[in-house]
Amino acid sequence: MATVPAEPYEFEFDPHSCALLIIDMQRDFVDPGGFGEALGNDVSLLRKAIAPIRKVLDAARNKNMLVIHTREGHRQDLSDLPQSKKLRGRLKAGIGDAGPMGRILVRGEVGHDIIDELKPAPGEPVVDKPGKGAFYATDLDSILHNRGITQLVVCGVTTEVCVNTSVREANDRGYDCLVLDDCVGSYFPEFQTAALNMIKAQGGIFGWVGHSRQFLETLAKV
Ligand code: C5J
Repeated sequence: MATVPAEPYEFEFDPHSCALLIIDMQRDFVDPGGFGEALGNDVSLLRKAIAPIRKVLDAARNKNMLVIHTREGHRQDLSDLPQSKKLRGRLKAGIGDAGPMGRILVRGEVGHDIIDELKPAPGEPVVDKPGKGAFYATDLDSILHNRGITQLVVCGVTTEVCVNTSVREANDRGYDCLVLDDCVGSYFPEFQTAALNMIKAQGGIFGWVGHSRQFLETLAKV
């Protein structure tokens, strides 16, 4: 067992039963010129997480930890896109429409794919999810169960939406989650702070928050 400083108290983990989960580091959310920026968001707030995630990803691969990537998006025929999600936001160009990097959040399109900096390695599962949570309508739970995973180190975007939802879903399925505060990002600084505070609130009622440097130092010693 390794112990990493975290809030509200230290997180103990075994790299053999702990996976790295990287959520939705897709061009459409993170890259300049993507859907996120087209909506008027400052993508630099999300891009700050890329370098620390890259270091955690390299270290996890080095230690043979299971690494899982997720992508939010829909089938080409949009048959898995609820009408409510399609209509929500009253966007001029929304999910399934032509966007700056292909059809917005549609599988197979350039914008839907993971950014080059964090490209999945061969053999690393990529979980395509139609919702915000990584467990909803996906086989993530089976993959984790079959690999004997009980704990997750969580990175990705956005902190208050897909990261928070996935951590809550993981918690209800019996997984412990450590969210690395510099490896997650939001377009809204106030949501970043609030979302992290929620995760570690009430004595860590559904998770832990740590920092990549301390996680890397701990992992290096295992
Ligand atoms: C994610 C979103 N990945 N905000 N999606 O957080 O719609």
